[in-house]
Formats: sequence, structure tokens, C-alpha cells
Amino acid sequence: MIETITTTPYDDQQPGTSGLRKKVPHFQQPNYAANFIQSIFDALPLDGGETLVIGGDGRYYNREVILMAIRLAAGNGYGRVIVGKDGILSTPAASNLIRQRKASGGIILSASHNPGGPKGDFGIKYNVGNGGPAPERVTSAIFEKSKTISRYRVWTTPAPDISKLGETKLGDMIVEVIDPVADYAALMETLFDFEKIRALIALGFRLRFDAMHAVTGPYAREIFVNRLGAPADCVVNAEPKEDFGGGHPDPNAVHAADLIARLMAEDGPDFGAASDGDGDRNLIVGKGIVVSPSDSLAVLAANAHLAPAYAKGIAGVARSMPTSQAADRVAQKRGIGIYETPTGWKFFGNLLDAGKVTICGEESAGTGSDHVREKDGVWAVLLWLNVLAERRESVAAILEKHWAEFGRNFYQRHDYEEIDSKAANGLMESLRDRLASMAGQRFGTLVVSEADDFSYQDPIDGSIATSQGVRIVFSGGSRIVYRLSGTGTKGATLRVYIERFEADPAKHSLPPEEALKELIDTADVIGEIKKRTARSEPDVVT
Ligand code: VG1
Ligand code: CO
Repeated sequence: MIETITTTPYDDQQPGTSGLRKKVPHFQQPNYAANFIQSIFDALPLDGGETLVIGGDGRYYNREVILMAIRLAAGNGYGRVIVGKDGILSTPAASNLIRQRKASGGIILSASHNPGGPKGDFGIKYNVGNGGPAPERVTSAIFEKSKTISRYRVWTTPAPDISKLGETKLGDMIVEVIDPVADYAALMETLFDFEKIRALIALGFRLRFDAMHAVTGPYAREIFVNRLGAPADCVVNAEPKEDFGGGHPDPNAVHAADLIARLMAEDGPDFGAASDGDGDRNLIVGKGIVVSPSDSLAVLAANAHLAPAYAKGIAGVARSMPTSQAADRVAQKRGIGIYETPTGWKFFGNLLDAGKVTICGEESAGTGSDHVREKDGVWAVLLWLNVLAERRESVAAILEKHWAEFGRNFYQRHDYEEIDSKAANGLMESLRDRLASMAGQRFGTLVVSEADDFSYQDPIDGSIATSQGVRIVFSGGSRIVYRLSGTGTKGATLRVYIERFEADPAKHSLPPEEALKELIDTADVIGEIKKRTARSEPDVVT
């Protein structure tokens, strides 16, 4: 029986860069999650009988919300829900299922790279029928519904056991519990030359994949060990844990320090990689070298044709605005399209659907292609492996040659986490106030050529997104970008993105902090970061 439960609205259910993210205790308030999920359904045109994919990254509170989501789906007339066994589905695997099974959408429970556990973070994201994150008009509609919600509809009896594969019924709705890995692994086999990669590994090529106790463990085991023949111990931290073993499942220099240290060792592996909580990010490390995500995007765009799926060449590349312009240089040289979008994967969906671009990427360790509509960590690792198997060169050699051919975009992102929200907003406002007078100003040897607050008009549907980050561009093309994070759950996080192009190969081996020294100092002068945030240095540099 369908039961209608009376509820009262919360006023803070506005999705950010990637869904609604809050602390677990915040989500545990009465009806908080149910309200949001019902608001999603209320915002959609539902005819009844649709298919919905449900899964998550396995973090604390995942199971409870999944069971609730199943009952809500039955209460709202869905015909079928497809759920990952034990509630597990990586974000790209969920995107793939939505597409393959022609679902009308999917609910992904994840706070991605944010820490988990009873006091950690939780999140809910809705993906639409193309498999990608809901665009802004949908997330705004959900938020509007959440502000006035007065009831939700659930099936009265409990949801079935999601630890058993197979189909059961809840009312008229079929609940199909599936192996979370199988369809995804099959998709990967269609894209890459597994035979070639297997041969590379058989030759003694050593890889190490750190799943960070998050969702990619089972995927990595199946693909790298079972299908590609790598030794079982090459996948580490492979059991998804509710609290990610107490760490942040964020593949960066701070949280993946152990992986990086191993790859810096003389006798270390040839190739290292890590992914985040929900499996959509990737960190690539070669022996002796960490690949910056912006460089990784450019190298993959330049070499994608070496993998079967992209053998005919790629249509174009899209990158988020703060991502370095390394990919632009590849696109220009190859004569393919390049698009600059706001931060967040939802802005790539239309370009991918329209066939304008094949590969997309973000500086935040996100890379993906038109095979799904999410960024995809394991996919990026496989594309790198396919390229390495074809070129039979080291990661370091590939990067050096890339820079020699295209020039090097030195790049760093500085994050100031959990700073006072007022101070952060004040900093951004002050920058915006000064934009008009910025052009022509000199800072040391740097002269501002342009300054603006990035806005974007989607070339396919014409929708507009404003206030997407303050850009200060200097003559010669160096840039400083300031924006506030839309995924944090406490205070504000200021991200400062710093970039300088260097054509001279003799200077390509400089450490980035040296190559960017003047810009880093200038970022503080222009942004008044230290003064306004009372921080002497960033928490994380990537
Ligand atoms: C961050 C990244 C952004 C990414 C988003 C979601 O957003 O900067 O590039 O798309 O996280 O990724 P923000 O607003 O905090 O800068 V994930 O892997 O957290 O879903
Ligand atoms: Co993620």
C-alpha cells in the first residue's frame, strides 16, 4: 500500500556543484533525506512505470537511504528500480546503467571525496536519462519543490534485502539487485585493447592502484587483476568501508601521499593510480612523476586515438574553466573543437550528447569521455594503460615529449579549506568590485590584460550560468582564477588556480612552485588572501 506521510520543508536543500552534500547528522534529521528524494520526484515529469537506478559509494548511511529511496520510488509509481548489490555503484557505473537500461534517471548517494563515517559527509545526487548529472534547471526545480514540500509517498512495507542478487517486488514495482561491476567491466572491454594491456603487464610492467577504501576496489580487482592479469596485491585498500578507513578518499598529494611515495622510490612500480569515494576521479602517477590532472587531460586527448574506441580520432575536448589550457593547445594543433565550461560535470552533458566533444576533463582529477556522462576514474587509468601499452615508454617520457611538442602549462591549485564564510564571500566581492579597473594594472612583471567573472552560455540549449569564478588574465596568457567550492559542508573553501605557459623546453623541468612563484605571490596581493582569511598558507596544493 502507498502511504502518504506528512512532512515539513527544510530551507537548505539546494544542490551544489554535485548534488546535495551535508554532514551525516544533518541528513539524519527527521525526513531530511525523504524530503529531498520526494522533491526530486516532484520536480520530474513522471508518467509512471519508469526505471530508476539507485546506488552509492558505500559510505555510512548509504544503506538506510537506499532502502528509503526504494520505498519512495514504489510510492511514486516507478515500474522498476535497479540497485547495486549492497547498495554499491560507482558514479560512472551508475551513469552507464542509466544509459544501458534506458532508465529515466538515477539516484547516486555519495559525497565523493569528502570523508565518511557517522560524523562525516553524505550526499544525494540525481542523474537524468542521458546518465549525466541533472542540469541546473532540474536542480533548481528540485530546490523549489523542497522549500514547500508537505508530504511524501512511500510503500508501507520494508524494501527487500539488497544483499541478494535477483528480482523481487515491492507493490507493483520490480526491485532488481545487480552485480555493480559486471556491466561496467564489460563496457571497458569494448573501449580498450585489453589484450595489449595484458601483454604489457605480462612483460613485468608493475602497476599499483589505490582504491582508498572506497567504491573502486571491486571494480579495480575485476578489471586489473581478473581481466588484465595483474597480481592481486596491485590493488590496495580495495574493501569499500563506511568510513573509508578513517581517511579522505581524495586522490591528491595529501591523501594519496603513500601511493606517491611508493612511485617516487627507486624500486617502485612503473605506474600508480588512485580514485575517490565514488570512483569518478583519478590520480595518475608515473615512476618519479605525479601527473597533474590538467596535463593528464591534455595527454589523453593527444593520445586517445591509440585506444580502439577513439581510433578514428576525437571530435573535440571540453574542460572546466579553471582547468589549465594544456588541452587547448592539443585541440588547436589537431584542429578539433575546444570548449570551456563552468566547474562541474553537469556542464559537459549537452556537448557530449550533441557529439561536439569526445573527451572532457577538470583540474580536480576528473577525466571522462562520451562512453558515459560522468567523469570516470577507472576509465582514465585504462586509457593511460592502453597508451602506455602502445607507446612502450615511461609516463615521464610521455610527459616530457608532450611538453616539448605542445609547451608546458605550469599549474597549481591552492585550497583554503573551512575558512569563515563571511571572509570568503568578502574576498570574492572585493575582487568583483575591482574587476572593472583591473585591466592595465601592473604587479611586478605581470600586467593584467583582462579580468572578469566567468559566465557561460551553453551552446546547445542556450542556458546561462553566471558568477562561475573570477579570472585575472595577464598579458602572455598567465592566469589566476578565484572561486568558492560548491561541495564543502563546513564554512567555505577558497580555490585559487594558478597557471603559466612556458614554451621553452629548457625550462620544462622547473618545479611548478618555482615556475609559478611570481603568480603565487601576486594571487595573494590581488586576492588579499592572507589578510582576509587569516591563513598563512593553503591547506592543500594540487
Ligand atoms: C569540486 C571540483 C569540481 C568537481 C566537483 C565534483 O567542486 O572542483 O571540479 O566537478 O568537486 O566532483 P567544487 O565546487 O568543490 O570546486 V566529485 O568527484 O566531488 O563528485
Ligand atoms: Co567523486
